[in-house]
Amino acid sequence: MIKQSGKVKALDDEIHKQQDLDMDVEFDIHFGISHTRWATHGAPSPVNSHPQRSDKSNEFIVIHNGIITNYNDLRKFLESKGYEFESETDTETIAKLVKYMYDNRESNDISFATLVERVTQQLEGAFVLVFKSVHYPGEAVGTRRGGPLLIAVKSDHKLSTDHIPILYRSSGKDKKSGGSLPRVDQDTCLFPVDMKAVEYYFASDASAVIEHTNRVIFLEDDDVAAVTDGRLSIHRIKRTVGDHPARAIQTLQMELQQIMKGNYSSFMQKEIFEQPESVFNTMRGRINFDDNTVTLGGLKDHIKEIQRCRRLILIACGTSYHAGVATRQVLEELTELPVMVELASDFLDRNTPVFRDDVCFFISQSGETADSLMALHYCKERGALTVGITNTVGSSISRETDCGVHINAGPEIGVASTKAYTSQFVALIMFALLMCDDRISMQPRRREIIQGLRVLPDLIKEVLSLDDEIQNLATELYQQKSVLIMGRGYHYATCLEGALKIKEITYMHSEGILAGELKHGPLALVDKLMPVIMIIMRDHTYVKCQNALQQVIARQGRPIVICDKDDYETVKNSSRTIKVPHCVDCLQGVLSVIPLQLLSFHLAVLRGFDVDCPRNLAKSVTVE
Ligand code: G6Q
Repeated sequence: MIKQSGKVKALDDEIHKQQDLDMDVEFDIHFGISHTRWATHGAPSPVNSHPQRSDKSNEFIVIHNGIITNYNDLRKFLESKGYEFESETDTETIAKLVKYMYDNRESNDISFATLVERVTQQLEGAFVLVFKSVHYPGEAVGTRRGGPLLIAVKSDHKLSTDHIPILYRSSGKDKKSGGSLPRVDQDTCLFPVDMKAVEYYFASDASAVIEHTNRVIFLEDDDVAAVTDGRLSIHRIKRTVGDHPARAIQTLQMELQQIMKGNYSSFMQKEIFEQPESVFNTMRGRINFDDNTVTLGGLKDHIKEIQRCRRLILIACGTSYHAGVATRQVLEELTELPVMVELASDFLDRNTPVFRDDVCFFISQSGETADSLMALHYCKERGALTVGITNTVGSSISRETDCGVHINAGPEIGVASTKAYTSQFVALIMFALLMCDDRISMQPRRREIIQGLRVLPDLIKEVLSLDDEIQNLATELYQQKSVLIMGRGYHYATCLEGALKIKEITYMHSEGILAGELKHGPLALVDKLMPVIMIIMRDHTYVKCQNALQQVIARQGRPIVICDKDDYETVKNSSRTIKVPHCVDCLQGVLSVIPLQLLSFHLAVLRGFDVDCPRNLAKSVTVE
């Protein structure tokens, strides 16, 4: 008998609670599953934690990333069949449902993968699931729909294949096992030749597994992956036109060191300080600063079509949405097209009209945000060309869009997005530059922006050197309840983004206010006690911003002003300034946001909060 060693682990990257179950079975197989839970249903508590179980003897257990929208109906059905629920989670219905399928199986040799497939046919919503069961010792089954799941493979030995063929359920042939899945044999699955040791890791994000291996398989929606006796097979119910009949093992370029904190106290801090390099990496190999040309390989086959479109629609959530707001003006200027910037959730709520001659951009660090992904499906159904601006190679948005740009910022671990924002910003600017590369009248402006991009990493370093000064400012502000951030033009996005950073990691109230709107309401908030930050840069809105400054001062406000370091007038008129270097107007937002990233970081540290894992938030928002 061949003695085989195998290991299967399931990891996830969210917050709150972790449980780990390990079980030794024959063939020396170890299998554990755990999930750091994002509470969609029920308070964070032991009973609501994952894994959820089918019954008190743990016949089936499951971990789940996502949300089951029809869980109430399923729960009622299962309760009517005598299943007793113990948690408030939507996930528990899945554990009970798989047991129900098992208890009502028509044949004893039904496979675990088939059971899971039957369960997922009853589920609505978005989910990534990994199951284990006492009835299938040593077997792991994972599946996804609307959420990310990859399988990382680690083995020092040669693997049987680098393309795993999909096993489609055979119609009728396999009656014996109740219409079960086709046979898993050496031609249809992955295993180490000579039956040597192998480890499989099921995870939502590559950064969770990169310390073990860089070889991964990205699963598609409704793939069911099963590891049985150290062999990995991938199943689908039926083949549809356009389906790729295999899943390839890909080699990630990510380095372990990229996801280590190094000398920094938090990932967020590290990521803020990485921005000179991450912004440079976004441009690397794409901008030729000597002849002022821009090449974006991911767009080259579609750029002519994009140039002919009727309008650009930028769709995103949170920080990624702010990157759209920040670059809208320069996109309008250089493309001469109408540009709409949309929050994905609102875009969907409105059933926004979208046409075949629209080009829709999906900006997303993770590439997995549920609202953005649903908006992508919506736009595809309406025939628009779709473009992804993502940081995550292999993510749903990067795979499902027609074309796109990877921002190459490197893994972003801190929940509060920082370096992804500045890289999204630069990626969108590069797109705008590409759109007008043959427009003679635009050349002086193009050259100015490209040469501005050339020096941007050095200017970012200069802003980062203000860290001590900003830390001092934070010590003066950290006990306040609220901070208002005001600006206009290119810097309105900075206000929104700065306020979001402060809210999410310091739990202080903060609001980004368009300075042009001050007198239409927000000015009422200003008095000598209200902390106010204003952004005043020397661009076309300078005079208007000076007016806003005077309005605030007239109400006894004492704003802290982020301004151009050579702007002596503003420095003279303000009690406190943060002076940043000057660059081309449309790039200045990359520099003006960094003091606010640093400020939010220091405020959170001083207030004693976990900077990387703020309460109630997850890094990838894979639920609606
Ligand atoms: C902010 C957050 C958050 C994020 C959105 C969208 O600090 O990270 O606002 O930007 O949840 O996420 P994606 O960019 O991954 O789509």
